[in-house]
Amino acid sequence: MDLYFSPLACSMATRIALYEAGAETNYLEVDPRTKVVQSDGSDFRQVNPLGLVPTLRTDDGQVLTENAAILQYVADRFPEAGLGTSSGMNRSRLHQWLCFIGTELHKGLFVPLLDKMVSDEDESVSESAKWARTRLQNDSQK
Ligand SMILES: N[C@@H](CCC(=O)N[C@@H](CS)C(=O)NCC(=O)O)C(=O)O
Repeated sequence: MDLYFSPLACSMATRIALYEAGAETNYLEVDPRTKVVQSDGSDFRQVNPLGLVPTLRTDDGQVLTENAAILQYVADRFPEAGLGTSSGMNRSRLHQWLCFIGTELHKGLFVPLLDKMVSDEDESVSESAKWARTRLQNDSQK
């Protein structure tokens, strides 16, 4: 299995799930600006034309995108890790929270907070977000 990811991006959720599941995975870092895959210099857009991480290539060669879908795929593929739930209301609640994070929180909160391409000069970035961004960036370099 191959996971295309970028540091401090939402692909971190999939990385955590794969680590938790003990999944044998090639972690392929993508430069979010150039879309170059760091390990071999290839163009990530050949894999995902949208150029977005996370993108997963499964062992049978299928390409899956969207964090909510990938996280549920990982949970289903490695049930012994106990990351998800198979049916009923619990499954719906899992889906509910993944959708909430993906649609309500991700672009509004996590992108201004974590995305290195968002400038501190951007008026949409609040003072508290600037403080948190600086702190996170300093911590990630330790
Ligand atoms: N709807 C997608 C969004 C993925 C996404 O926006 N990924 C960001 C990183 S957090 C990205 O790849 N940004 C690069 C770009 O916008 O070019 C999901 O939930 O997986």
